[in-house]
Amino acid sequence: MKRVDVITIFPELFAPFREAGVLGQAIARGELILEAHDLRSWTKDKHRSVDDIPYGGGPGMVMKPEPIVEAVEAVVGAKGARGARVLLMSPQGERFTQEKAKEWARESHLAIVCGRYEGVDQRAIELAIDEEISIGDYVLSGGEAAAMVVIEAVSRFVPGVLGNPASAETESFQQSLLEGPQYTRPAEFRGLAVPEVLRSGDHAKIARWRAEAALARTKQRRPDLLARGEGDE
Ligand code: J9Q
Repeated sequence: MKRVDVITIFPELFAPFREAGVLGQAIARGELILEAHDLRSWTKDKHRSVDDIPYGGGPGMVMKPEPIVEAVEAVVGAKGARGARVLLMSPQGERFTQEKAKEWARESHLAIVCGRYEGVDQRAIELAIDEEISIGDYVLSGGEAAAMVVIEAVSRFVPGVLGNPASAETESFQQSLLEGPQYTRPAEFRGLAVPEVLRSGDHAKIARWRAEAALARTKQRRPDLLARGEGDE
């Protein structure tokens, strides 16, 4: 992935995100382009409206189709005639996973539309969106924070984004098991000691201890990870 375009009513949220950490460095070096576009640029009315009341009644507002479709077409081209994958961040989406992050990192161009909580006119989805994506089951006011999650996870697989090219793969291993407890200096802090085995220098024993700690923690906190392949995840 070389380029990500975000379409949002809050482009200013992406300014600090673009500057910080390994992502900011990759952008500064030109290894990744990340641009946030103001959806309201594609409105035509004097109030620059991006939403309207729902047909059929009910609470909340629905995002209008015209600004979204025109924004996506202006930024990446029309569906069927473009070299970008276009995502919509939405609570109705398929779940985002590490597998999707890896897959999308191989694309040259991603565009991400940030929906608002109440929803997006279905015709905009049909005309402009390739995939609806959710990062998990919680209520957000809009898709901006979710888009940042996707951009960060995908960028880690882009050559040049991580200093250490082994890190992205190593950490994807954590899909199957949680990491156990980690320690750094000092050896004792406020009466709490680092487990003696980690300071023993016996590397075989340390590896065994870490494997057991990882398994125990996974059983306790994320039994779903151990049940993988038995049906439900
Ligand atoms: C746009 N809750 O939630 C989880 N992943 C995405 C979302 C989301 C939301 C509201 C609006 C996206």
